[in-house]
Amino acid sequence: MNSLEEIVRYLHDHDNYVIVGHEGPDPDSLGSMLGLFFGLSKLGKGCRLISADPLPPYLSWSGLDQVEQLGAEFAPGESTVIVVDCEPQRTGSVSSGVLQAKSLINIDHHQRERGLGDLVYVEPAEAATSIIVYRILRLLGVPFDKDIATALYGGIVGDTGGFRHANTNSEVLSIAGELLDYGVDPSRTAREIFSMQPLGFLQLLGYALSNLHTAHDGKLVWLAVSHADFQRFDVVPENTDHLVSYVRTLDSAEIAMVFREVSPGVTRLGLRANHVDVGSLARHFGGGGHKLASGATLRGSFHEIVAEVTDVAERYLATGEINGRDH
Ligand SMILES: [Mn+2]
Repeated sequence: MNSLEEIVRYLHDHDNYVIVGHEGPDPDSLGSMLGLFFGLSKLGKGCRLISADPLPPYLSWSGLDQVEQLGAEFAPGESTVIVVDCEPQRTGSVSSGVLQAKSLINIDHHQRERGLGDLVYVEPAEAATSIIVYRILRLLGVPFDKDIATALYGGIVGDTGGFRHANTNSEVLSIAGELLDYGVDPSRTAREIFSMQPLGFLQLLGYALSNLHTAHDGKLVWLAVSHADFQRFDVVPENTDHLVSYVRTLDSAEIAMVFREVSPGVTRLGLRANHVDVGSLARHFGGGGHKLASGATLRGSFHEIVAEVTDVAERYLATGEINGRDH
């Protein structure tokens, strides 16, 4: 792994960049992208912003209109590609272009192996990739302004669940406080991230919560939303990552899980825990993430996936061991 200083030296010495976030972009992915975009632009660098998937419709941050939505046609040319908030392989339909980059930088905070990239900085102890970008911009001597601060603050709010998750600490709050001083509107940011649900989503949520399942004295709780459910309520499955935040509010919950059949035969599993390591649970199913927040994508029959994962999770809660199928 490289040091932050090595990343900063490279950024200082080179001129053209393409910044890419993960598929299904979230506030931290976009905040990191925009923070770097504004910061490097201020230093006179050429910058493009690329996303494989559409942006969340409710964010009003400046710079989002600069994001180009591209697919397999994406080709980085001579520019250095910077992948933020995920592994280069998780950039969706632009990943083949990303992996062809002549120079690749990866900046992330998810627990994992070093992975691909000429320069890689991965720090799982950081609450958000936006905080790593904050540090990079400070080391580069970039003058901060409202646009940079709004993006980075939004990324931090997103990944800390509005300063409620276990990754919130005094340094996170002090960086957030510093960013607020550049004119960020905290209530607008919070409302855009957490309180802009379309009617169909709330109706789907009501339906899904009425079918909430629990096991192991309520320590395991899960919600399963099939592709047909999404269609019935006219909800785009990719925009429903946050379903798990409702499930985890159950008083007895130790592990909260949401199964979303995002397309027929493809299920996204979201996992949250209060103490237990659900990162290893996700890795067992070919996914990844943090100790208390992780996920995986599984293929096959939706009902069989739900049955198998809940079975393994229940055994994990009971014995502390992950058994089941081999990977
Ligand atoms: Mn993140």
